[in-house]
Amino acid sequence: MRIILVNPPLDSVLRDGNVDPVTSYLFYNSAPLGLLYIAAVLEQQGETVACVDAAAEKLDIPATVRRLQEFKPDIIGIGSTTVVFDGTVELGHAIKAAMPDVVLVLGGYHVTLLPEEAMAHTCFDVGVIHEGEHAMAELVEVYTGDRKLEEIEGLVYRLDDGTVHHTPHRKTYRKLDELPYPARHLLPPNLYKPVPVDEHAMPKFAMVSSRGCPHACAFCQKSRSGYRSRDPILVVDEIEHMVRDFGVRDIAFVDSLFCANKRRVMKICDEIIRRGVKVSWTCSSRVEVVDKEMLQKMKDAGCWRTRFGVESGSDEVLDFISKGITKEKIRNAITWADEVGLRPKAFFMVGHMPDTRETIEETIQFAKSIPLHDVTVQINTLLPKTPQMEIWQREGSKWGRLINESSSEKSFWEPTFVPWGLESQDVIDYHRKFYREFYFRPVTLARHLEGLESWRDVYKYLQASNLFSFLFYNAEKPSLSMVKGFFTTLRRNQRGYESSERAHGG
Ligand code: B12
Ligand code: SF4
Repeated sequence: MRIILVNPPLDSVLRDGNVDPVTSYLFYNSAPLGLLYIAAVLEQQGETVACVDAAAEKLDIPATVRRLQEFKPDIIGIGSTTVVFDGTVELGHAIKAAMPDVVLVLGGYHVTLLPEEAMAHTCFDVGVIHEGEHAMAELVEVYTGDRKLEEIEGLVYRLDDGTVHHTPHRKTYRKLDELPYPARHLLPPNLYKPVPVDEHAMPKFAMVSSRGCPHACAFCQKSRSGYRSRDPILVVDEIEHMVRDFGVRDIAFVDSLFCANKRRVMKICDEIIRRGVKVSWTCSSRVEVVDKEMLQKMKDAGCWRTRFGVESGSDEVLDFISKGITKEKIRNAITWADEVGLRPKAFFMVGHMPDTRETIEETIQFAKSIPLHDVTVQINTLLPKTPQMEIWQREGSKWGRLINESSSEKSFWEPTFVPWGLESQDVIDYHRKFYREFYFRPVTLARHLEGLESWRDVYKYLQASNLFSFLFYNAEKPSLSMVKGFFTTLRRNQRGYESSERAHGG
């Protein structure tokens, strides 16, 4: 059978709206591994498979449909998250209008979280809940006439009366080590461009060494909490395969939580060191899992950056979002990571349900007081089936108000929820202030200047100037007044820096 898998294009709100500089850098900076895993299993089964990343290629809907048509598929599979779901529905209808006989399968997070709502859109023939490798392989057998739809676990589809039918639940797949490598050869490797501050060496590829996460932070969707990890030896085999077959020089581990277990991470690092693999990499950590020994080992094995989910600098907010960490633990982990040379980066959010002006200011000051090299600050967004959405449904009016319900606004870069005591514009202003306060400091600038090795590095920062003007000033393009603002803030922070250096005996 001929099957084509597609990462949907961004819809007009994301593509042309205010968040465009962010979406162009952050929404397609690595290959969609979910689709590539499914493609690999289908290829193993002998099917003819292709993949299109319409978002990364900046294809609009008509161009995407043309690409799909050229392949003459029997089945089309689309993977969709909540934020791109409106665009996915548009694409679905356009596909059905152009190719009414082709089977259209919907997979990914949104249909998994809200199957009834997603499958109410008549363009989709079948939905796949949770992970799709085996469900997709079995679905093919339905259309070759060897199986019946109702026999396949983990599917949703509409019955003749329009109701959405669920087949029996499919158990979480645990044998990750038996999966083939993602079919990376199906997408052009040079499609993906990391943000300048995340680029260390090119080509840079993404990889996963585990799935799920043992924790349950309030803002994070829990549908895939069953944590499973791959054998460290096989993880290093895949690293070597990427280096050998694709010339990869840098790897981003995009596991929900790479550092979930110290012993496993130490084994992966020991194996990289033992084999002498020449590659650099980054990963995600939690502050209470790491210690200095582990961070040093990671550095010795080629890790150049670790990312921590910090989210807030207020202990009360951290408690509310069930982060399970304290400011003291954060400070220790970030300090150790910096001391061993891991250039720590942290994720923060403004607009948590209990956030106030004071807790946001406290968070900004906290971020500046620890030796972080970079931050990503997002705007808290209530996604379906997250613990915070459940709190909202139980006691919403106690915490604030939802100001936007459409999927495509749920980008984490525009306010959709506003806590009481703040206006929507305050959330935007604090968000951009966080970036300015953090980056317009001599210490942060010095860290970035140290990383500049060639004119190419300078050029890539210039290329990202629209991203920076959006993050720092909420404007689409840089202007002279921003440059003035930059130097004013820098001078103010320089004075603050000097007096704090004196206070510390510097
Ligand atoms: C890496 C990652 C990214 C990367 C790359 C994404 C990519 N190109 O794949 C980047 C940084 C670009 C990114 C951006 C964003 N992300 Co993100 N990301 C992840 C992360 C950590 C891992 C994804 C991954 O590769 N998993 C491993 C692969 C093997 O699994 P998978 O993708 O889930 O695919 C399986 C199933 O979903 C299913 N499936 C997927 N597609 C299809 C298609 C078909 C036809 C079928 C049958 C099945 C199927 O089968 C796959 C194989 O088992 C997940 C969290 C997580 N651990 O899953 C969040 C996650 C997907 N991201 C999320 C969010 C919110 C975002 C952003 C909005 C954040 C932001 N503000 O920047 C953007 C939106 C991007 C977009 N285009 O929609 C949410 C989505 C929640 C939701 N309800 O939609 C998640 C779940 C994080 C979370 N816990 O809340 N993300
Ligand atoms: S935010 Fe990170 S640590 Fe928390 S539940 Fe989600 S993946 Fe796990």
